[in-house]
Amino acid sequence: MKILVLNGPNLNMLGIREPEIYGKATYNDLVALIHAQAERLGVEAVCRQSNHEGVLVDWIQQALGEYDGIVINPGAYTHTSVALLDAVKAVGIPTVEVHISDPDTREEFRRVSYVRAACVATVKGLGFDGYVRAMEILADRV
Ligand code: CA2
Repeated sequence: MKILVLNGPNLNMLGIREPEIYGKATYNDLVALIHAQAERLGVEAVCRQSNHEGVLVDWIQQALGEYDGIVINPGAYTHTSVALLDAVKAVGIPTVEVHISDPDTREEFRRVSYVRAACVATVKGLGFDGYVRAMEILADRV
């Protein structure tokens, strides 16, 4: 089983700013955690991060026929991007939405998630463990 883990804008800044919301661990720490979980589950995981909406759309499209599941934290594009929703719908690959924080308990504008409608599950507010849980959800489906 191959899982693509996508992170959207500013998630490369993890551990550098706003530790009170996103914690002190870095993006590289997150990648290491995801690879450790992949080994535990006996799956392959590939991690990618981009600040650009179209690049994320390209990666989702390219996942067709290559990956069995997608974990996506679209960052702020969660709340704005119909393009990401359409891309996930278009490929039809089981996708889990992850958020490190719980956007539903923050500002009003974070309560909308466009991509959620195309996802098999949403995991939020668990910190980095949300990615671990999302990978379990995908592995359990196979
Ligand atoms: O809680 C999450 O994972 C979010 O997807 C993170 C996004 C935010 O726009 C969503 O509402 C919820 C923001 C990611 C920005 O990450 C930073 C990390 C460190 C320092 C500054 C930003």
